[in-house]
Amino acid sequence: MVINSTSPMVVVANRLPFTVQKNPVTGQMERKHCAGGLVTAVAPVVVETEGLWVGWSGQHQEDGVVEIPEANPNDQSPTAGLKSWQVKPMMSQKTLFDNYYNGCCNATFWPLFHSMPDRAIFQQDKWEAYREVNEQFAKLTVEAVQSLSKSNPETIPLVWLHDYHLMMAANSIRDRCDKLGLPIKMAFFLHIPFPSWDIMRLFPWDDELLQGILGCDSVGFHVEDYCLNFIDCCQRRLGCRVDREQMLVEHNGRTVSVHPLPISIPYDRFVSLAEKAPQVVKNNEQEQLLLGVDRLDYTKGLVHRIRAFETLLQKHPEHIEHVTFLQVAVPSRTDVKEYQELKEDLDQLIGRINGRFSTPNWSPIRYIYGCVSQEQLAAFYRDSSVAVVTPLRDGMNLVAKEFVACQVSEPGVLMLSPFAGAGSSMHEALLVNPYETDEFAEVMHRALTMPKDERELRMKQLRHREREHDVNFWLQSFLKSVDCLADNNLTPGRLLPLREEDFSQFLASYVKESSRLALLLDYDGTLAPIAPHPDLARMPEETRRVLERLAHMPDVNVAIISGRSVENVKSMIGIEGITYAGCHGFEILHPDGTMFIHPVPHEYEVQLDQLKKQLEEEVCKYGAWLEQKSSGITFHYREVPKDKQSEIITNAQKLFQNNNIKLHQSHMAYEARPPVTWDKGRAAIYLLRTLFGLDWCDRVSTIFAGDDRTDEDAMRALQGMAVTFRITTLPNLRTAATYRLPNTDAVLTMLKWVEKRLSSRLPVTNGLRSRKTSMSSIGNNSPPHPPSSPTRRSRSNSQSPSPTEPNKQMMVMTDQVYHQLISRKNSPPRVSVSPVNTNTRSTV
Ligand code: ADQ
Repeated sequence: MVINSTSPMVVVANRLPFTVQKNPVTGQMERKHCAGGLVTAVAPVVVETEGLWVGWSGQHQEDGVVEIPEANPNDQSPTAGLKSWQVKPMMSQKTLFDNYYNGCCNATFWPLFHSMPDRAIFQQDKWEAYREVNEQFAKLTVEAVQSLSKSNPETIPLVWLHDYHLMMAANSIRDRCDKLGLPIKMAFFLHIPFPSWDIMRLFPWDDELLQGILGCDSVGFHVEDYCLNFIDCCQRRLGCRVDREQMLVEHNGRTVSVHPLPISIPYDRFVSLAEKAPQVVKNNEQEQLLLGVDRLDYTKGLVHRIRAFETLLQKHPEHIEHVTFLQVAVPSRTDVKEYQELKEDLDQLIGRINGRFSTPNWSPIRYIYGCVSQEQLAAFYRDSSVAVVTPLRDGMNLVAKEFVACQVSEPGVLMLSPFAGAGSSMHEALLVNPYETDEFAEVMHRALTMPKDERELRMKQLRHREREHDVNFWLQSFLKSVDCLADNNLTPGRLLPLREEDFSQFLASYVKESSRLALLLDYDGTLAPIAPHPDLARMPEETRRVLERLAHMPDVNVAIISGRSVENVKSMIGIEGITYAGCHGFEILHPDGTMFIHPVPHEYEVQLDQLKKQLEEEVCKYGAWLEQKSSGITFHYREVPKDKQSEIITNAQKLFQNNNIKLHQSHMAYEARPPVTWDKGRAAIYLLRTLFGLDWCDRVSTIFAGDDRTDEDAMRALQGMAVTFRITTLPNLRTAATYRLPNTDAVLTMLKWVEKRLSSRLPVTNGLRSRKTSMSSIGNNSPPHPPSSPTRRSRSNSQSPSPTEPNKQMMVMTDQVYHQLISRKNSPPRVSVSPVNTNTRSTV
């Protein structure tokens, strides 16, 4: 096989394609070939592309250093051509590895991804072990990349991560390679099914997992259904922009392509094995063999199959003494209780059926529990009349394909479960639902009695397809999908830049033409790009104009919730008729000039004064400076030269600690915030209640957008009651937001979509679209908010000052009042407005 790959390949899989064991007789370390789909398919590819293989050798750190032995000269396995320098063994600490492998991979992902969630366990410590071992794999992979780059500096290595054991390695590999200036391409291939969103969401850390996979440039699954499941999860869980037609997912500003890549087998190798293999010994010439070949795993449906065979003998006694079921089961995960129980169940079932139907010259079931050579397997495949490949769920299933390849003489029949990936392409097989025992037995009967012409026809088609689509074809397709195939001019799929139309996907069903809309927006990093100094963080003129037009639309309320002080954020935005919430919602200035200030404890104020003084005197140097806010401070160190940063940071941290003030990390800054349970989330809910009344959620469509941790409070508080956007380019971020956007430009695009959507509605004639906003109007059901178009902007409270001048009356709401407000279920909120002197602050 000639593989024209443009890149040297680093395959990363949980296991090396063989284990390394000590020969008890010679005392020498030697390779032991492992059965399994991945090895059968990928090992020949690594051999022929002179790639590297990173994986676990079967030894742990406690076992000491492992030298990889060369292959035995008589080795006929697919890994025989793999030289020891091509193998990088991963060694981990035993307990950690056990938690990763048995605790998470096999006890969580294996059952979950096979849609058997009742068997799955979800444990934080196992998940942490999984992440840690993935990190170890990542480190070793980067070493492999380095060694390939040294010997081949002109080429870009292709890292190919395999299977559910390695879903969290990609981002770390990418980061490390970036730091070392090593360019790479990275792909992931999953050998098991990818479940639907309904199943995936059961995993408590599904967002991290999906982002882990999205660290690759290209993601492959066996069949299209799994691809669509993955795309669906990315869209629904992470809020990614996706293109189902082209199978693309946008994440963290990168486009990840998704590919159906049905794995296959080395077809010609199986044909030649089958042509040479010795005859399988049968009881007599006429005896027909039904064959099952599987790892002993609960997903493979062995018990269901043997039960169906029992039903066959019961319903069709004519097969007694003429048909034998040959089940070959490779021991798998033998140290796991569930697998031991499965073996016991199967042993008992087979024993019972053999006891029930055996005659002096015949037993219905021949059962081999062990690994057999490929030569022996080829003989079984060739000489069997029917292959019974009936998993309850299976990524692809190579046994079905191997059977077909080995049908070199009298054609047999393939029975196949539709729940195996292979079921979606091997159409000429007899499909059988393994759960339906009676029907299963009938299909067995049909297969055993199928006329030769029908068998020939079906098998010919099956063989033709598998010959064309063998493992070489799979590899070529994979290389093409990552643009590593020589002589292939593939333009990588890209999602078009984010357009207004894309927001229809996110918002069309939520923001209707008839909606009242509340737009709650953060400023820095959301409306204005982050700048080296807050004064330089300017909102683009276009954003300002769109916001202004939106603010003037009937039935639209715009509120800005920022960490800046209210005066500052108002001056940065400079739009009248909108609500400004400063200091993360501690101060709220309504369009009618009324001001809400959340009270803060007196003790905190004293401590804060002290901290301010000390920071100014001791650490405000080298460009570090203090931003004053009414309820807190922000200490900025962005402009401090790199070599001075750690000194400044350590000293600032000490001062926060000495003054007993909690330090909140912000963008290259530390914030002091009052120690009260008030944040952007509570402020957002408060705003919505005061603007629209207690039932705001029924009547108002709310959109929130923000870019940092403080905005997460609002995203959490509004979950299920608003559409929220997190502006981020972090590759692996947990967020409560409904969707992610890459930058402030995307926010502008979203605002433009909203404007267009709402502008298309009919003019208001019946007054239904008048807005409620004024604090003072809430509670009396009077038309609440002054209509916001300039011509209709007469104020409902004629006594209020002009909108350009904030009302000097301040409304202070205690926690107690707030709780009363939110606990009143059926009546609109009434807030007691207590005029206080702006210079004094009430304390709690
Ligand atoms: P497996 O779950 O291991 O693979 P499968 O695809 O059937 O399932 O591959 C089994 C392999 O093991 C075959 O190559 C078979 O020849 C070999 N084998 C089985 N029994 C054997 C025995 N007793 N002795 C020796 N060899 C034996 C996972 C996924 C599958 C997916 C593959 C490849 O679960 O759905 O098809 O990876 O991606």
